[in-house]
Amino acid sequence: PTVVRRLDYRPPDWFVPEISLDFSLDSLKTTVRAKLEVRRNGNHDRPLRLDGDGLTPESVMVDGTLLDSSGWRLEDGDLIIELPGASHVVETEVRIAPEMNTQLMGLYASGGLLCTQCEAEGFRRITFFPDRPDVLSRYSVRMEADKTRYPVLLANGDPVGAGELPDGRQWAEWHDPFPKPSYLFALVAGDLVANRDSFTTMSGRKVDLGIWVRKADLPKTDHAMTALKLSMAWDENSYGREYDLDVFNIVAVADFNFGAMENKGLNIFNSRYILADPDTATDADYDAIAGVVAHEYFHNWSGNRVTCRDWFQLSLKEGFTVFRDQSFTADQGSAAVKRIEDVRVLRAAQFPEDAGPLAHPVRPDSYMEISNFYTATVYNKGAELIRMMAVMLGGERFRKGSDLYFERHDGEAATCEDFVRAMEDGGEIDLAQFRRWYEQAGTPRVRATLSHNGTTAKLHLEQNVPPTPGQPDKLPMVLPLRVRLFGENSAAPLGDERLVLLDAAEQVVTFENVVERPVLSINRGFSTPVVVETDRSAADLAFLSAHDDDPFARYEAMQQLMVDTLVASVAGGKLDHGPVIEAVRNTLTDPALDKAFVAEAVLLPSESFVGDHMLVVDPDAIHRAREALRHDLGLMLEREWRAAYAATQANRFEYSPEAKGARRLRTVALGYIAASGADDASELAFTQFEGADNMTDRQGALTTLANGESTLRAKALEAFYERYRDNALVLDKWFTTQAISTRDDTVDQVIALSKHADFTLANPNRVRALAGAFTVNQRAFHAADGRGYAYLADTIIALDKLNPQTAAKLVPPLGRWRRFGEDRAARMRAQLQRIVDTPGLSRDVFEQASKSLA
Ligand code: HT7
Ligand code: ZN
Repeated sequence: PTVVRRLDYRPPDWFVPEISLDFSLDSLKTTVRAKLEVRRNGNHDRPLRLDGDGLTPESVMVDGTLLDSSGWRLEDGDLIIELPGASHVVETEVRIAPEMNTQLMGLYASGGLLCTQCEAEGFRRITFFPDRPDVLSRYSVRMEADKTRYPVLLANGDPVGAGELPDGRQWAEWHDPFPKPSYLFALVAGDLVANRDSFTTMSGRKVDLGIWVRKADLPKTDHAMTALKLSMAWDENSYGREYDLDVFNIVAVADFNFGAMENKGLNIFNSRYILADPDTATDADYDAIAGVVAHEYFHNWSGNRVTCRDWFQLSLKEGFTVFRDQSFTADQGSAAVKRIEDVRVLRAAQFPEDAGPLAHPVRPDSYMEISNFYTATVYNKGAELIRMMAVMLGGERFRKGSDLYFERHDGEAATCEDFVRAMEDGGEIDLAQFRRWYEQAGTPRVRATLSHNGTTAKLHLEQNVPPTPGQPDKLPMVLPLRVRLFGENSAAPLGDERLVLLDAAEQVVTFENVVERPVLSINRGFSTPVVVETDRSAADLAFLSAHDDDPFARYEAMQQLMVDTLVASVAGGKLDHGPVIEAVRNTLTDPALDKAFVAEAVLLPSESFVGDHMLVVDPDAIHRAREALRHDLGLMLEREWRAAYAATQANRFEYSPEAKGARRLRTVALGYIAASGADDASELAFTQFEGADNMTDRQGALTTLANGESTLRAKALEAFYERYRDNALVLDKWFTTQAISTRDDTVDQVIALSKHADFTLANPNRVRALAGAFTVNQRAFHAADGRGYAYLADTIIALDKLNPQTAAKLVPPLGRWRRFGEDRAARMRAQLQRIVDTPGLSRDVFEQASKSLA
C-alpha cells in the first residue's frame, strides 16, 4: 500500500465552494446526484481529480453537457476530468447500496436507519469529491425516501423545506451556511422520535435541540440532553464560544465504528454514548455519555469552525477537544478523581503505544491508512500537550491564546503549528523547544533524586526520551513539573509549590530554608506525561499518601507503593505487604476524604500496569502476586471493608457525585471482602446483585461473582442474561464481564462466547465487548499455550472481511511481543505473521500487523 507523508502536503488543485447533493434513498439502491461548483486553485493545468471508493459513475456532466466516456476516466477508483477553464459545474450520478455496507463508512444501514460516517475518508464512498479536509464547501442537501420506512430525514445545517411525493415518498431539504470539509457531511433517514429542548445562547439566540432515537429509547435520553445544555453553557463561559446554527441534532445508532461523530449540526452517536437509565447504565456509562456529548459539541469550534488542513494535523482538533472535554468534566464534579481517571487511561492505552512498534508522534509523519491514527497518542497524549501549555501559561494567558487561535483561523483549515503560534502570540511565551512534543514519539523518563544538606535541598533531575521506530535519537523536551517538598516530621509543606521547567538533559533545582528532612512530591497533578523514577522509600510513599496536599500526588504515592511492592514480589524478593496495608487502612478510614477518591486510591494497579514496570512481563507471576496482595488487604482490613460496605448502602438510587462515590467504594469493598476468602462473600454479592435498583451495583456484584468459583456465579450470569437479552448495550456488559474474569478458565469461556448466538462480528460494540475486553485481561490473553493469541488472530482475520477499521483496532495487543518472554513472543509473532499472510487483507490490518512484526 502507498504511504502518505506529511511533508508531501500540497494545497488542493481545485476548490469546491458549493455542492448540491440529491439523494434518492433506499437501503439497497440509493441514487446520489452531486453538483459541484469547482474552481481552479492557481495557475496550473492539472485535471480535476475527484476521490472515489467503490463508485462507478452513471453519468458525468460538465457545465450542463453530458460527457461520453472519453471525457473522463477512473484511476484507482478516482474520477479524473480534464477541464479547460478556471471554474466549471461538474455533475455526477452514482448508485450505492447502504445495506451491503458492512464497513460502516460512507452511507450505511443500521437497525432500519440509514446514516453516514464520513471521517476520515468515507465521503468518497458516497459520491466523487476531493475528499480532503482543506476543501471547504457550502452544502445543500435534498433527500427523498419512502415515508413509512424513513419518516424523518435529517442533514447538516438548518431545514429549509419538506414535502410529499407520489408513491408514498417524501422529500426534505437542508442547507448548511458554514463551509465545511466533506468529512463533516451527514444525513440520517429513519423512523425516529426526538427528545426536544432548547438552549438560549449568550447573545440571546434560541437553538432548537433534538436527540433522535427509536421510540422505545426515548426515556433514556434525558441525561444526554442535560449534558448537551451544560456543554453549551460551559463553552460560552470557559472559551467564549457560542453555538452558531438554529438547530442542533444528535442521532443515536446501534452500529458505529467509534464513539460518536461531530458532523456540523448533526452529531451521530454510538447509542452507548446516549442511552442511559439507572436500570441499564452504570455510573461509568453516565459519565462517559456526558463526556462524549461534550466532546462532540465542543468540536463545533475546535474542529468544525477551525478544521484541520490535513490528517497529520488530527491532534489539532482531537487533542484540543479531549482537553476541553476533560476540563468540562472536571468542572462538573471532582477534578481530582477526573484527573486520576484520565491519567489511568493515558497509562493504560497511550504509554504502551508509545513504547511499542506502533509508536508515532502526536503529529504523525506518515501513514498507510489514516483510520489507524485515531489513537491514544493523537487523542490523549495530544490533550496532555494542550494541558502542559495551559499549565505553563496559566488560565488567563491560555485563554488569550485560545481566543487568538479561534479569531485567526475561523473558517480555515489549520495546523498544529498554527495553534502553537497562537499560544505563543496570545500567551506571550516562547514555545520553540516545546514543539518537540509534536515531533518526537516516546514517553520521556525522568530520574529525580533529592539530597538534603543543612538547610539546602537539591533536586537532581535527568530526562531521557527512549528511541522509537524511525526516531533512534531524541532531543530533550520541555517538561513542566509541579514540585513541592514536605517535612517528614511536621508533615507540613516546606515552602510553596514550584513549577520547574526541565528543558535540558540534566538540571539541578535548589530549595533553601529546608529545616527538616524533606519528602519529595513531584509531577503533582501529573503536570507532564512522563514516567518519573525516584528513590523514595516505602515509608516516604506511605507518608505522601497520607499527607500530600495534592490529591493526585497522594493517589500517585499510593500507586507507586503498590507497584513497588508487587514488582518486588514478582521478582521473588520483598513480600512484606505491611506498608501497603497500613497506607490503605489510613486512606480508607480518613473521614475527611471523599468516597470516590478513596475508591480510586485503594484500588491495586492493573496487572498490565505492573507489567509495564518489568523488563520481561510474566503474566502468571504478576497475577499471583497481585491476588496475594489483594487477599492480604482483604483479610487484614476485613473489618474496615465491611464497615465501608455497610456505610455505603443506599436506600434508593440517586444520581449525584456523593451517591456515585458511595457506589464506587461499595463495589471496591465488596471485591476486597471476596478477595479475603470470607465464606459469606458470594452470598453478599448475590444479595447485592438481586436487590440492586441500579446497574452500577448490579454489575459490580456480577463482576465479583464472575471472578469466583461459587455456584451463584452461573445463577447470576443466567439471571442477568435473561433479564437483558433484548438490550444490546447491556448484553455487551454480560460479554465483557466474562471476558475480563480473573478465573483460570477465561480463555475457554471467551472462545465459547464467540460462538454464542448473541455474538456477532457485524456490530462493533459486541466485538469490542468480547474480543476487545479480552485483550485487556493480561493473564488470560497471554495464556502460555497461545490460545488467546490464536483466538484474537482468528477474530481479526474474520472481521477484516466485514469491517477492516474495527479489525485493525484489535491488532496492537499482539504487537507488544517484545515485552514478553521468548516463548510468548514467538507465539504472538506467529499469529501476526498468519494475519499478514492472509490473502486479500485490508490496508488497515496490513499496516497494523506488518508494523507490529517489525
Ligand atoms: N472525530 C470523530 C472520529 C470518528 C471516526 C474516525 C474514524 C472512523 C470512524 C469514526 N467515527 C468518528 C470522533 C471524535 O473524535 O469526536
Ligand atoms: Zn473528537
